[in-house]
Amino acid sequence: MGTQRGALVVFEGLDRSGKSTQCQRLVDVLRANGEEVHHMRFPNRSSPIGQMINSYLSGQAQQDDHAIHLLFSANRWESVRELEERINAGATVIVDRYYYSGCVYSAAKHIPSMDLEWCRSPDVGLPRPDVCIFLDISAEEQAKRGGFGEERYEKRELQDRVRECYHEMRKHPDEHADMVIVDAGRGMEEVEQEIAEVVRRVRKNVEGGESRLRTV
Ligand code: NYM
Ligand code: MG
Repeated sequence: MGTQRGALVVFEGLDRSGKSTQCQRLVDVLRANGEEVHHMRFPNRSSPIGQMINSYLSGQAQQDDHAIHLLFSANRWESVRELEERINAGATVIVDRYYYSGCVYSAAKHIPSMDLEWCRSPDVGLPRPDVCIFLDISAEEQAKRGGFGEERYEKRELQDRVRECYHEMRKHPDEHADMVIVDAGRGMEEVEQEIAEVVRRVRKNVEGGESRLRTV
């Protein structure tokens, strides 16, 4: 018998939704329980492609919208081997943003040649998560949390469209099955507990089920 594979858990949400905080808390709790956990985030700004993305997001560089979209996708593809190796070695892999962000931030630009389907296509074939935890937050709650940063995309109007795109994307049959909406407008601990429950359930399913990862 081979090693039982680990679960692939993705976090998604708007900027300021508490995603990175919740990711880190989950990682800490699982590790404290002695679990093997691997934490990744996209964009991974450390690779050469990631540095191009960082320059774009910080406004130091300009890119055609299609080109930057493909760079975000390439930035995931360059980590696929590592991701698969960790999963197959039995680690729970927790990912802060994945192809959903890739789709919705680009589609929210409302460029006619970049609809959701086009945006999704370069990511087809990536490992499909066992669950995507979508931390949903209203525009009002997001505003209350104060100051967006300085980065591109951190603007009220775009964020509203991104949120709509997430809900639109959820209509796709695969995404619908994988996405769990968690109301992130509540206190940090309440949100954390709900997430822990979702992850417990998903890990149990993975342990009892098909051992191969599916693909997007
Ligand atoms: N983003 C992130 C995209 O536009 N496409 C992608 O594929 C990914 C992974 O990058 N505003 C956007 C969403 C964020 C920005 O992410 C930086 P973060 O998690 O704030 O560092
Ligand atoms: Mg951000």
